[in-house]
Amino acid sequence: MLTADEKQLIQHAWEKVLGHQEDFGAEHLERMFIVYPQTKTYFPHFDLHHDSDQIRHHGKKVVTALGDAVRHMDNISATLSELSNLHAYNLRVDPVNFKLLCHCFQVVLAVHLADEYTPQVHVAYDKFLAAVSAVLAEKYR
Ligand code: HNI
Repeated sequence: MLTADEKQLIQHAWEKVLGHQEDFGAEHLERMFIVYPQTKTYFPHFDLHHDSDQIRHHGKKVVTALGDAVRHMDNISATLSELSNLHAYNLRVDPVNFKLLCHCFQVVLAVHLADEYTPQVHVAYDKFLAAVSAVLAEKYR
């Protein structure tokens, strides 16, 4: 479903994320918690203050998982299978929230990639993140 061109755009743009997983991760989570405060209900055990250690640590984990998916774009389902189990069976995150997180991650990419976040890169990431979200939600039924 991702074209060869789109895969290339995704991989190329990801080079700008490398080395910033923790910063970008913390930023997209903080945006999610501020813009969509209902998402905070899944993190009652977290210190959600600006730049808390927990937000930074968790943000890094999320972006690292996205990076795994970027490296295995032809097999996202197998790559994120464990995470899919975790979100469906243990965390029971309502799948509507994946869209919110993906949106916030795209805002972070747009802010940091600036002119390089072209409409073509944008649509490629939109499709990629939708595919990741579908995998994370596929075990719900
Ligand atoms: Ni998510 C844990 C990746 C969306 C709530 N999540 C993780 C972990 C990764 C991860 C990685 C850590 C697993 C581990 O420690 O073994 N989450 C992702 C990805 C997406 C995503 C790649 C979507 C693109 N998670 C969401 C959403 C929510 C969410 C939308 C809720 C709004 N995730 C959680 C919670 C945890 C979690 C809650 C457990 C946190 C903790 O440490 O207690």
